[in-house]
Amino acid sequence: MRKLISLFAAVFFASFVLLYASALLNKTEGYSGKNTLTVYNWGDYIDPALIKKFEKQTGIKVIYQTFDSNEAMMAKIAQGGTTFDVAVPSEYAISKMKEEGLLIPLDHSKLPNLKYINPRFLNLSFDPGNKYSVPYFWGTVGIVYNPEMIGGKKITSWNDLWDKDLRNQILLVDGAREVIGMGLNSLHYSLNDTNKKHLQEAKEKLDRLTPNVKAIVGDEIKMLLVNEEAAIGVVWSGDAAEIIAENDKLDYVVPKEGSNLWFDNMVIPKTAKNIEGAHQFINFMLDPKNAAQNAEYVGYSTPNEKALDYLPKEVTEDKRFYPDFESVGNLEVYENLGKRMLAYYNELFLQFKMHRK
Ligand code: SPD
Repeated sequence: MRKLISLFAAVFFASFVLLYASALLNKTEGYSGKNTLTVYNWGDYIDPALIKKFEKQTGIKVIYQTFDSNEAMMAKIAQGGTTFDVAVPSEYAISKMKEEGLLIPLDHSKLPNLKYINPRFLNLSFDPGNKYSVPYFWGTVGIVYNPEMIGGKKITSWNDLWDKDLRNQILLVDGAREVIGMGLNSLHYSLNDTNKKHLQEAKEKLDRLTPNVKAIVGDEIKMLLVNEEAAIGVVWSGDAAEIIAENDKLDYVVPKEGSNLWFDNMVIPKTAKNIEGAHQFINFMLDPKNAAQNAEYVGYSTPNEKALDYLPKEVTEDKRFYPDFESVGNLEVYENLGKRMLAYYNELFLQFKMHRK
């Protein structure tokens, strides 16, 4: 009998522990449930005041996390164990995430502000019908430079960067597609080249750039260039706009051999726990006044046609950052080159980084 009582007590205790643990777990899950929203975005890519405004307007608490490359973001979402409700990948990453079943289709009836997006940013080949993604910012990759620091020279081409006089003067954005792309473009190859001989050639050419490369950096590239710690940066156009706003001695050029035209879009990853809130957030960011405030704060170019009315003319009429991209020659959008080829680009970029050490 005593044995039976002990057994009952043990079972009762175990059930209690299980119930308590599950209540705790539910509490954690609830944290990224209805009243919270987890947003996963690039660093320095939103006006924090807009997050506060969204929280106030909706009563939803935003948990905000950042990444510094499409590759890091995709790996984190694919590995699971996260509860991201909204993410902001670039075009080739969107295509790859779709392919891997990592995205939830959007409900357009919950995104009435989508009508403010300029149609030239809609229905692009990486997401026909914008089934999974809506535009956030767009831009080019190019060279921002300080003519005073390089003896008044004008930079017009990727190949100018190999000039022996530029020793230790160049900062590179920490992006595999961007840096390998620069090597490819300098050889007049496509940014989407999958010929391993061409890619190897590009990597070897980049190795020869090493004496001129001061560092490969993340968002701090802006501060370093503004403070004239280096004369030249290979950057996303939005960063160039921000740098030039702080130090107008610098200029930005899209090299004549060609470069990248990119699009960052908002998506709902399959990790989402608050799909309703995610739509609310996306629609909020598509509101023209909010989009303009965001563009003004972040410095990047907005695809929101109506938002342009709220931005200063000197910003929206600056062809370096709002080019008519049909008329800028040789711009290519990165394609999803498939898992293996993208891994090969990353591998070459890693080798290039190691070569510098
Ligand atoms: N600091 C914000 C950087 C965002 C850049 N996105 C560029 C996309 C490149 N493919």
